[in-house]
Amino acid sequence: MTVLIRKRKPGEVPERKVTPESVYLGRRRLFQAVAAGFGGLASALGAAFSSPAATPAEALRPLPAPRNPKYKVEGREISPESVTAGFNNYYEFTTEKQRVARLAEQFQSRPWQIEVRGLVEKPLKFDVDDLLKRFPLEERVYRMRCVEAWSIVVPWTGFPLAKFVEWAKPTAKAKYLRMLSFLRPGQCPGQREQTWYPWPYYEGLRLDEAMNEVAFLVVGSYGHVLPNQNGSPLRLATPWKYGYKSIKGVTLFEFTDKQPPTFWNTVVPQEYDFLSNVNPAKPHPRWSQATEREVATGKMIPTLPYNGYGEYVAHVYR
Ligand SMILES: Nc1nc2c(c(=O)[nH]1)N[C@H]1C(S)=C(S)[C@@H](COP(=O)(O)O)O[C@H]1N2
Ligand SMILES: [Mo]
Repeated sequence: MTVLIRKRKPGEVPERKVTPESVYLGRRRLFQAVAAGFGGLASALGAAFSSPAATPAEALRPLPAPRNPKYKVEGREISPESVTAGFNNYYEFTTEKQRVARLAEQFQSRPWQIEVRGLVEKPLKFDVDDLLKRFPLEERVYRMRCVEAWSIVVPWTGFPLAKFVEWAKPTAKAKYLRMLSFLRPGQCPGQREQTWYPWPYYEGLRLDEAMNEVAFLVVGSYGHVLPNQNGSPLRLATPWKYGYKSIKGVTLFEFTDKQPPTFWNTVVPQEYDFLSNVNPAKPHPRWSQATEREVATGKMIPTLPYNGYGEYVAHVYR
């Protein structure tokens, strides 16, 4: 069992083993070219060849929101959506990054019930679309640094987690926020087949982290609702932490007075701690964290302390 787990955790899918990005992009561009030229025939071909990006971005409901100019990503371009929607970690579907989009195609991300409970004035139940109406949406261009040493830059649409927490009204006893994903083995081959994982996926933050201005609840990307493979209809973005803290497909927010367990800390405790702040000076037990591969360009670039968000978050840890 241990051996199995050690073979499957995210860091353990060596980047060498997945299709090199250049090959993948080449195939996709080819597909797009074919699609442009041959219309209907191409969609038939697309089904047969399983095009990696499931729902074409244009088909997703538009979700326009003004970009917040405060959060800038200096010296890096926004990653094309063809990259960020075709290269995913979402173990509920598969551990193969380039197959997530296809396998998530039929996932029913609406309607979507969300619950707030635990140390709150009043437990709540509502639909995700109520959130879209309740909170003014903004766009933030954020870096995302996976613990496996690859990274992307994404324009997320959403609202500050702090606003959500204020609305949820935790009591004075609340010290942590626990978040839980969904359990739908019927729609998720990864949950069906990888039974050794403690589904559903779960994460947590200290309340002071959840209240930090950078912590962002995401309902869209690239100006439209989130594609399934990126965590539709609701995910977290905590860009100063390794990617696995940014839980996708959230169904529950629970306020607690004890530090909640987290998925990867449960599976491989010696490698993934609760805080998991990006730190280039602290190597993963099996690889360096000093640099990262920008998925869109293949370039190796230095990893920044707190993934470049130190000015906003470092004070929390002093
Ligand atoms: N529910 C759930 N959330 C998840 C994961 C997952 O497997 N399941 N993977 C995490 C990891 S390891 C990363 S790097 C990011 C990837 O997000 P992206 O595919 O949108 O780039 O999602 C995180 N959130
Ligand atoms: Mo990750």
